[in-house]
Amino acid sequence: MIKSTFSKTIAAGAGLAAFLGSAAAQQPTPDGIGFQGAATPIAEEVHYFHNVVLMPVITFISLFVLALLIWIVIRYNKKSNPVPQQFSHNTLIEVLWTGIPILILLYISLFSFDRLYKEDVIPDGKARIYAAQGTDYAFANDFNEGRQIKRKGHVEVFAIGANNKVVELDESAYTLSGLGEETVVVSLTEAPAAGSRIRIVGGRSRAGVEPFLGLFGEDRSEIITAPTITIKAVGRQWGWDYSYPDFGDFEFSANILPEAEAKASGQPWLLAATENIVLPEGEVVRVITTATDVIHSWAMPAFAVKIDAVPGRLNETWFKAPKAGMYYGQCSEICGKDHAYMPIALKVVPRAEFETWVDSQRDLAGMDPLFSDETRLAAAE
Ligand SMILES: [Cu+2]
Repeated sequence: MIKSTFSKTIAAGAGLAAFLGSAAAQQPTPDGIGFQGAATPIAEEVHYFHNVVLMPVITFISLFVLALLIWIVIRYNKKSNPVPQQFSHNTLIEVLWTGIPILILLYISLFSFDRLYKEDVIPDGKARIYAAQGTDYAFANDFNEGRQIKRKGHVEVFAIGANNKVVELDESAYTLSGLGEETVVVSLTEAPAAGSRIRIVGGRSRAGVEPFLGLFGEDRSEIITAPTITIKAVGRQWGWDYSYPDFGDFEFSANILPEAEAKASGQPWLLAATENIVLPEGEVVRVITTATDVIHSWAMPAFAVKIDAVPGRLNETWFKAPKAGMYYGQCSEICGKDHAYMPIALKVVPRAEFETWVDSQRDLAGMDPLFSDETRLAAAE
């Protein structure tokens, strides 16, 4: 089966990178050996790290060691080399085989530490939307010490047309003044059309693939805003309990969906859960994990998120909710006999649908709705 995947891939002329990170899959696929598609900027970075940084290194090392083995087998077997050399040390070789691996590890660390840091530190960017009005837009630079906007790369400016189409403005379309001061002013070179809006995103938290070593390739990174939603995931033998502290702390349990029910409803058995985590498209989400009994791990491969859930401790990470769809993960820390039956099912929906879902959960918990039709209408205006 793996063989057929190989030949199909090669037949399709897909490159190594495309093969290793298959297209937008959001759950494991039968016979798959590559990654699930990357659904978040961090996941794209992780795939890039694997495909562009690690694969060439490990491929070179494997071929080099293979060549050495073949050389030794041919050149120094008993027949072609009956009397072996008697030396036991070679300083040059020892320096090389210590020094070169150190350089290789340093090279890998250049990329891996950056990934680890980004997943660990909760982003603090801010976004503001302005009705189009002249060319100047003031943006409060009220970040924590050492996190203020200081240069052009800390700001992104978007124009939102009357049809809600969002276009990022080229850096030549605006100038910035007041960098490093209390208020940064974005001055557009051309006043935007009436009825359009301007969205300014500022901050130092970035995610997404950046040019290799800052030199080659396109910049697909973006400023990441601070989380707007926190979910708490509590692992237990054998299922997950979730709560939404920002919306009244309602809670629900998610267990594996029984095989018959999964098949009847066309959901993937072993991945589908009795309840989905529901999140709004495009928003940044903080995940807090803990556990009630033994160590579990909350993992969502398409987001490149895997974080231990440890009894008596809180761990946190974040992700940017991708486009609407179903995403599946599983407990990824062996936690007992039903470890394989702890699916994580996450549904990303448009904001309005998320609000309806929040209110239905609040209703189940005996709370009043948070998003009445009036508030929703007001927000839409
Ligand atoms: Cu578990």
